This record gives sequence, C-alpha cells and structure tokens, in this order.
Amino acid sequence: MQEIFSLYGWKVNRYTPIHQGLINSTYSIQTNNGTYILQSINHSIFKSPSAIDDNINAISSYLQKNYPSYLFTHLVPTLKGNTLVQWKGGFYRAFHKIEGYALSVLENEKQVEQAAMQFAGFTSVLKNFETNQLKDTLKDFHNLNLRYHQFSEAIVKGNAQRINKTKEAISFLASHKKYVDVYSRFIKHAEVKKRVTHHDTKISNVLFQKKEGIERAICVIDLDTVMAGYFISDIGDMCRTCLCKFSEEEKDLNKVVVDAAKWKALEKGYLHFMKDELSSFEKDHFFYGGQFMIYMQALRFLSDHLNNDIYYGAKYEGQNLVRTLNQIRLLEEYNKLN
Ligand code: GN1
Ligand code: MG
Repeated sequence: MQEIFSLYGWKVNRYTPIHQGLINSTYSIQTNNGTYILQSINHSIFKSPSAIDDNINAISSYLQKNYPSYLFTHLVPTLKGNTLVQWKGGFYRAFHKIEGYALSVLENEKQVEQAAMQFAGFTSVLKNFETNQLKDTLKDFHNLNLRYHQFSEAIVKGNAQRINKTKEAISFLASHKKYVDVYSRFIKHAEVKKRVTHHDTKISNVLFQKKEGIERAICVIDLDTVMAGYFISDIGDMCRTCLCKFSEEEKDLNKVVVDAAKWKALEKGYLHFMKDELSSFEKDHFFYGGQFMIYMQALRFLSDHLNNDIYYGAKYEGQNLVRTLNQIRLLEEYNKLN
C-alpha cells in the first residue's frame, strides 16, 4: 500500500478497511492532511475501470461548473494528476472522505424520505447533463431480459445438485416471468426516458449526518454503476433495501416484512425532486420499480447459487440461496402493498 500512498504524496498515519458492498474493497486512510477513501475496483466485474473513471470525472466537472455546492465524491488526483491508479494488476482511486455514516437498514420514515430525496436529487441535478457522455460500465446491468436469460441457462447448465434442491425457488421465479414482459414494454414506450441513473441505490449508498439532533441524508456514494438508465432501477433498489428492517442476508423469513408507511415516504422523497421530470406513464410504473428490482435480484442471487457463487461469492455454503429466498419473500410481502 505504501507505494500507492506515495503516488498521492500521502503521509499515512493509519488505514483501516471499511466493509462496504459486495464487489469492491475500500479503505479509510488517515493522513497528515485529511482523511481519504481509497478503493480498489473489482476488475473481474468491471472490465473497464477507465470507463468508471471517465464517467465520474465527466459528472464531477459538470457539477463543479453548474452546481459547485452539490456534495459529490470528487476523485482525488495523484501527484501526476491521474484519478485512476494501476498498481500490480489492480486499479485504485481515491476520494475525499465525506463526514457521515451509511446505514444498512433504515429505522424510520424520515430516513427513507431523506434517502429517496438524495437519489432523486442526483438524477435531477444532472437532468441537463448529456447522458450520451456516459459509458456503460457494466453492459446490460439492469437488463431484465438478460438476467432472465442467465437464470434460464443456470437452471439447465448449473450445479445439478443445487438445481435439484431449489426446485421451489426456480418455479416461483419462472412463474413470475410477467415482470420481464412488463419491462420489455416499459423500455419501448415513447414516454420513457433514459436519465443519469445511479443503478445501485441500496440504502447503504447514501451518507447520513446528524447535526444538532437532526439526522439528514447528505449525499450519494458508490458511483461505479452510474450510467444512462431508467428510473425504475433506482426506485427499485431503494424499495428492495429500505422497506424492511432486515437486509437481504436475513435467514429468518418471518422477519421479512414490508412497511407501507416507508413506501409512502420513499414515494414522497423521490417525487420531491422528480415529479416534474417523470412522465405519467413512468409514474404509473413507480410501484413496478420495486417488483422489477426485487425480482431481478432474486434471479441474480439464484443464478449465482446455481453457478457455484462465481459472482457474489459466499461466506458460507448456501449464502446466495439464503439471499434468494429472502428476496422472494420480500417480493411477496411487497406485493401485499398493492
Ligand atoms: C452488488 O457491491 P455492492 O454491494 O454495492 C451488486 C448490486 C447488487 C448488490 C446486492 C456491480 O452491489 O447490483 O444489487 O450487490 N453490484 C454489482 O447486494 O453487481
Ligand atoms: Mg456498489
């Protein structure tokens, strides 16, 4: 690590890993002049780290010019002026640490509304930013047709023993293919627009701060999947991760319940910045956003389980199946809101 630190000219007092996200590794670096976040990019998933770097820099310049006070994780350049560092086969970048904390589950409606306002605010502040400047950092990331296709392959070519033991989950997901058809119609509709979309609005990707006893969401983080996309992606991952007090890791399915008041808060927070931006056809698909993402995540977790956990990894045998069953229950509970 010392070699990387010297590229930035940092005199490091202490560095500690931060356990955030399933994909990249992240460290908090305390130096003589401030604290930074150093993050490696998982190169086996993000094949083009420079696309991520270009996207974040393009947005960063736009915001600095047009909304200089918008709180954003601007990249920190090395002494040579690079914002992406290649070292021993790995890719790294640094951000100034923004004081705040991330939460993996939300306790109350106020937090949900605040978080939703941050994600909506992000898309909204960039509404005049040309989306064709953004590169696809993960091609077809939220393409539900592709995710269904990958699932269809996994249930044939995957680990035979696991396929046998997950018949019920497989048939649940196959019997809900209607969500794929809704997606296909949605993206073809003339009133549906691609905008700057975060694509990973899990609730731990919002930073909160407490000042004088008042808790506020202050900014969004983890911008690797920012690409042109559909608002249902962002609504969806919020629904998936903030309506229930227990995360996707929860094994006790009785704990997987959905809070209707939080859904209302999510809608209110999101529409605060996006109500004039979304078409009425899009607004009609607000609820579908949750179904779309919870369903897609269940497909992805089960496909990975059947493919021997090659994508998400597993800390214990069957972890991706636990996540799948959790998401299936979440979808069933979510549908009760309707
Ligand atoms: C991954 O790395 P992390 O935790 O931010 C995944 C998301 C999933 C999420 C499920 C690039 O996100 O799409 O929703 O896990 N990111 C990628 O926890 O695949
Ligand atoms: Mg992420």
